Amino acid sequence: MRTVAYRTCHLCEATCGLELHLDGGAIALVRGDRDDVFSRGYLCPKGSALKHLEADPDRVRRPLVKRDGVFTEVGWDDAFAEVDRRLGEIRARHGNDALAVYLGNPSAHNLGALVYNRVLLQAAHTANVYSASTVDQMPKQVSAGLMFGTALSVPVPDVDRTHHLLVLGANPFESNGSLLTAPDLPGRLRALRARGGKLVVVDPRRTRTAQEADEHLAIRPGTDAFFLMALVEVLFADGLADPGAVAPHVAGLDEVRRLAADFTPERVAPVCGIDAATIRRTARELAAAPSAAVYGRIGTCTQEFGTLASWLVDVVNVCTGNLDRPGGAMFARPAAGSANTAGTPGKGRGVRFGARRSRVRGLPARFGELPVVCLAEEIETPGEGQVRALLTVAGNPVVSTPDSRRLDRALASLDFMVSVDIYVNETTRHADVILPPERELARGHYDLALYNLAVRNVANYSPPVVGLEPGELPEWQILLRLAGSLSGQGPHADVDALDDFVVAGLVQRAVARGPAEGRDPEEITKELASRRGPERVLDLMLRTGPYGDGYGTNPDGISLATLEANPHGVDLGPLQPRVPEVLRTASGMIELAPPEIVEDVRQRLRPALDRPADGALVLVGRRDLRSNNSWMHNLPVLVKGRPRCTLQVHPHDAARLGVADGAPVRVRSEAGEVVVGAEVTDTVMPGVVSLPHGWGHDLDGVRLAVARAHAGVNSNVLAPADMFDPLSGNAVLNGIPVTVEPAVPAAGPAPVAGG
Ligand SMILES: Nc1nc2c(c(=O)[nH]1)N[C@H]1C(S)=C(S)[C@@H](COP(=O)(O)OP(=O)(O)OC[C@H]3O[C@@H](n4cnc5c(=O)[nH]c(N)nc54)[C@H](O)[C@@H]3O)O[C@H]1N2
Ligand SMILES: Nc1nc2c(c(=O)[nH]1)N[C@H]1C(S)=C(S)[C@@H](COP(=O)(O)OP(=O)(O)OC[C@H]3O[C@@H](n4cnc5c(=O)[nH]c(N)nc54)[C@H](O)[C@@H]3O)O[C@H]1N2
Ligand code: SF4
Ligand SMILES: [Mo]
Repeated sequence: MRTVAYRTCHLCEATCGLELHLDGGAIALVRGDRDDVFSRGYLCPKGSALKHLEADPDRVRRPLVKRDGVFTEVGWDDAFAEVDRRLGEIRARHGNDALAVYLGNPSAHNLGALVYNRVLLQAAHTANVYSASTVDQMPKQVSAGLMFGTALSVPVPDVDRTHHLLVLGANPFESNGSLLTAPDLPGRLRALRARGGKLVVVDPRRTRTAQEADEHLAIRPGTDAFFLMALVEVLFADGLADPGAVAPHVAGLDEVRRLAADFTPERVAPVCGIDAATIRRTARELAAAPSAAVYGRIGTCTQEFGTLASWLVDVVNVCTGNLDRPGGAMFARPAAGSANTAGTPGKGRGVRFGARRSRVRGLPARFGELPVVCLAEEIETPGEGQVRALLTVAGNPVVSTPDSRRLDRALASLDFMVSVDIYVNETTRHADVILPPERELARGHYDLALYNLAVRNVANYSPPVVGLEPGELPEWQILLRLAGSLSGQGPHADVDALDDFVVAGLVQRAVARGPAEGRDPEEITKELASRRGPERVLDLMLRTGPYGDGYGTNPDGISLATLEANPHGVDLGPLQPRVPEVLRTASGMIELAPPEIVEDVRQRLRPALDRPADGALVLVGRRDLRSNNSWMHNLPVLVKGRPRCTLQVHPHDAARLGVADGAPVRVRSEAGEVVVGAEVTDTVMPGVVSLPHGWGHDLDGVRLAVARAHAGVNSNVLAPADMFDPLSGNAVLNGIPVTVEPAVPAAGPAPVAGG
């Protein structure tokens, strides 16, 4: 029998509504849900590939334990017993820090993981916490935290109303947006232009987004902070700097003016490769537009001055009077779980960075985690506190993080490794135990994280579409059972009791402050009693959130039941100005010139202005619409056609280097080398080459038959672990010096290095 179900796609940040046509438990067809309040029918090829993901024969469906080097299917009890025993021994002998945890990207799209990873980390009680955040958005979290008071207080460009959008280091026509949740960004950006607005893209490559823009400015990789500083300099020099309505809430404007003074367009132009007149005009156009927004993403974060570039994006938004006004850069007001809707409006503890550093290299911890660029050395370097065991949850650091080859070797040397994952891939092949979560359709979904970053306030819950099959265990239960084991309750920890304990803590917090303040905790617990797991926590968060029913205080407010009754989502309206209420800094002000940032400008950015250009060839990455970091290359529909893992080289460089289109080239960096096919194209600027990340699937033991046949090479073999942004600890993945030469084809197939 065919049935139809509605579900938010969890694959990227766009949160598209899907209409699933089900035949029994299997997906027969995926369509965009035309009635979805946010996506209105849009979907991309990955959304429709969901059915292949569910049915992928390579997917791990039963727990695996490695016996004599071979993965063997076992029951859940045996798998947890193995984890409990091995981790128990290691932690008893070497202490809690001997276990490192790495959390990967899909955790941010998974309600169970968003709720219970925290519990797992508490139980692990280790200094060695790592995640994909330090190869991604950590610089933005640091700058937003310092400026506005919480790590997710990230202003989003109001794309649906703006008159002018300046995009740096983002390619939403392929990525569908990031730190900017908006289904159908291509459509929204075309609409911006159709209503007479202007779209400007700053990128070393003429991306699809740049091709659809009014203007493309080709920038030398890693120099966005200079370009943005020059915009600020012009705004002040021309008397255009005016924060507008937020002015009474801005601290540090004069300091910013002083800092920017040296960065005139003439000084900056040779550094970033954009001429002074264009820089000046760009600043004036931003200031003159009825509304404008600057938006920076992965290209501005994963680079040498990642935190400074991320900070400057918002400095320009403030100085042009566009922060917090419609059409500018605004704060979402999510329905559940946001730190900037909790506590006292307008004031908080702010963000202060402690003194904790990594053991070997002394890199800084941020928001409770260490930079992933130091994971390999923490495993390899003997001594007190050495990492001997690793737990990964939804991560593939061997492909996704720098100096992949070294990390690959380091993982092989661990005493024990356990992975919560759906594939045996480049990382999890090193695991001793793999714990596979249930199929996506068997879990509920709500974007607890992404609604912090949405261009509209929306709440949409998707219930499980199919039931659990015998032997399937929900991810949240896996995480809680691991937490139980790590907190000394043995391999059979009572998941329900743990969950009750978690909820009791949340209820205590809820009655202490906010809409449910003063309520009897027992009554609230009773009202929640019909639900378990992530849904129970979500219901509590929604009801005590800014639109919630507050358990009676706001009778028109929402609860999870409201969302269940609205399968296409609940639209909570366009973004509204939120300053000063949104602020959680200790001063209650927007901190435009936080001391840590001022220091970084003085110590690193200002001196680099005088750095002579060395003319080195540098490497940047790229994304493709049909990829999802490293893990969706096993679906034939997403990899068919021409190979996509190619090194893009500008024709001038190709001629100079003797590189022919389609021929293999050897790419070398300080960290390693790969051999890959060249693609000669003028979409990449001279002096820059581009290789996508997420490939290199031909390592021994990887169980991805389709991906292996389209292996490609791992670009992070080339990323040195000693290139990072010191303020955030984030890896530098763009702007890596490389050399490129024709690879002399050896006898047999070209030697393809990958990880
Ligand atoms: N199809 C697809 N969609 C995805 C993903 C995916 O892998 N595939 N991944 C998801 C994830 S996890 C994320 S974080 C987002 C990322 O979303 P985006 O930030 O939009 O990611 P990219 O498409 O990689 O765009 C980054 C751009 O930065 C440019 N760039 C490189 N270096 C510099 C620089 O120094 N300065 C400037 N100005 N530009 C630079 C690159 O050429 C590239 O065009 O995408 C998400 N969506
Ligand atoms: N050079 C370069 N490197 C990059 C980037 C870049 O632009 N350039 N981008 C970086 C960015 S933005 C990111 S976010 C990282 C991503 O880095 P990671 O998160 O480490 O890598 P992913 O490829 O997302 O791997 C996701 C893993 O989760 C598993 N998985 C999928 N669904 C589920 C699930 O429901 N539950 C569980 N438990 N597991 C699941 C997959 O099998 C896979 O092993 O890569 C980073 N690396
Ligand atoms: S754009 Fe993202 S959320 Fe939308 S269908 Fe594609 S992968 Fe899913
Ligand atoms: Mo990411």
